[in-house]
Amino acid sequence: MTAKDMHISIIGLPASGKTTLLASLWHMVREPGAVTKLKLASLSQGNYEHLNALAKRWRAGKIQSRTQTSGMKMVVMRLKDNHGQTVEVSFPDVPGEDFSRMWERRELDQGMRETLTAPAIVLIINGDTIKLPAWIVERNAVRKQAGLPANPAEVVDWSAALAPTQVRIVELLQMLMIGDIDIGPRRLAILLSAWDKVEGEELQPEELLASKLPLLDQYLRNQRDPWTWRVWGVSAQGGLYEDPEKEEHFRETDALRELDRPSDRIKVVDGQTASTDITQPLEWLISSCR
Ligand SMILES: Nc1nc2c(ncn2[C@@H]2O[C@H](COP(=O)(O)OP(=O)(O)O)[C@@H](O)[C@H]2O)c(=O)[nH]1
Ligand SMILES: [Mg+2]
Repeated sequence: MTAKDMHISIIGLPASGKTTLLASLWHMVREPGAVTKLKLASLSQGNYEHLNALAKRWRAGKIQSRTQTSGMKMVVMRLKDNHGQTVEVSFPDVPGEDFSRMWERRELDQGMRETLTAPAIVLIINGDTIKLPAWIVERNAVRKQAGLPANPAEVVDWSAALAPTQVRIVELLQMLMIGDIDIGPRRLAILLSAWDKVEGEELQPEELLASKLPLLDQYLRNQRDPWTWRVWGVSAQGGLYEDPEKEEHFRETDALRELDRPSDRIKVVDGQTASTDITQPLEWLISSCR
């Protein structure tokens, strides 16, 4: 395998934290003196202005704006490790609607097909907004306990958009292992983003996966599909950022802005270690191919 052949794709449901991760990664591989396992070699696709704007917003403590509503934007960065191995990391920024269509109707466009055949995948799941299965019967039982009548207005037609996070994720992973995008065994780095919001629960990333996403956990552990996987907790912001459209101002964000280096906001935990190196999971993905 030539050095150029290595390819990692970064994917996740809408609002999982993809743009924030991209912004912090772009900042970090360019921050003077930052210690990262992978360094920037070049930008293969996408433009500097766009990425610099994302990183600037990230440094300012402002949340990234919502993804454009149509068309896929692609950023491809070439990174290298200290053995001289290079890797192409692609961030397909798929509009939320297109992504939902992909899942609901199992349609893939050509650009997406290419990124989804990467031998290594980073899957981002927002640890703070995991949508748990909600059962009407359960809600009605709670109402009953509280002395309220069951709510007959609670009848909601099923739609794919209402499905729990883990159902959508498992579907997506299974989709990567069938048909013409099935390329055989692959590596998978699962990043539980917004880790700062859930670390108070004192669970290790793997434990959080098992307790909040048990279907996904079982799917991976049963080895039904040949994934070699690992889980990280990742805080790409370190805490709450402000929404510039709402003119928010938080002391928590001030504290983040006051840190000596913006990269000190980042936290990557794997159960044993914690570091600020946002490239660590990427390095794990390529380490076996060296
Ligand atoms: N607290 C916290 N929130 C985060 C972090 N990373 C992302 N978020 C929030 O998650 C939401 C979605 O992030 P975004 O990067 O826009 O997701 P995308 O739609 O996948 O690109 C935003 O409100 C972010 O501020 C983090 O490390 N900590
Ligand atoms: Mg985005």
